[in-house]
Amino acid sequence: MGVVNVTPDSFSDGGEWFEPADAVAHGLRLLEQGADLLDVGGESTRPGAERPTEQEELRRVLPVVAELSRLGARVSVDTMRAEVAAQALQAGASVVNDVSGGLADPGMAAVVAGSGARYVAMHWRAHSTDMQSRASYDDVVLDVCRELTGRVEDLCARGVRREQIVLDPGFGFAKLAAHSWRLLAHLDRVQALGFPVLVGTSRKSFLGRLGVPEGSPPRPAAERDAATAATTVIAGLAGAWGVRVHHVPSSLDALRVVAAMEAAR
Ligand code: PMM
Repeated sequence: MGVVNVTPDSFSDGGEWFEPADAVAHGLRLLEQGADLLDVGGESTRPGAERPTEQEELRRVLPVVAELSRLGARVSVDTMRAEVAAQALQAGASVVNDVSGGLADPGMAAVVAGSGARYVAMHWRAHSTDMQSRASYDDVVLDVCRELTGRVEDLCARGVRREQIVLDPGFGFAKLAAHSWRLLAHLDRVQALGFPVLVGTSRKSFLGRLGVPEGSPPRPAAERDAATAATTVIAGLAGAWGVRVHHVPSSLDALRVVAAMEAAR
């Protein structure tokens, strides 16, 4: 899954593809590089980010979803809003990627249930303005698995079918670096919930601290792609359904390595 952020302020690529034509061109480049799915989002979820209005989010994502779909891309819409999901599905998206797992908008489950689209439910506790104050766990792997199971039960009670659901442990969302590392080390436990799993570690801050002396600034986001590809190997070995990445070629090679090795077993 290649990331197409149509935002002025995402932590890793904010503002780069803010014009619809630039975002479409970027999406097409990711497809050429081998992405199977393009994730179009209009809301930055970096810690502390303010939310755009619904109208502004629609203005950002709809033209990009419509044009990429028209050109034959498989598109997912990265949104927590039911109305944005509904209109993006109308415009050609086939996957809804909801970082709140249905918690942010009580209308989301009905839209997903009525559409039959794939639905990525990510582990989430609060909006970006205060999510890091919620990064407290007894056992992060157990707690995330339990909370994801709660989401599945609630979504299914509202009509979403199990076959529609993909789960994502939500790297960096209400998680300290140690929590993200622990989840990466125990992806098998997330897999064991019995749903396809999406892994979104790309360029996240826990990777930005690798090899950097204590007290020094983290690496810039664009210098985290090799570490991201290493996490893609881990996701591939764990049998993940997908990885959500900014730099497609390096993660595609990482998955080729896993596939070639698996074939040689
Ligand atoms: N991370 C971001 C945005 N959307 N969606 C899913 N399913 N999983 C993630 O980990 C995830 C996401 C934040 O990253 P960005 O600002 O680089 O898009």
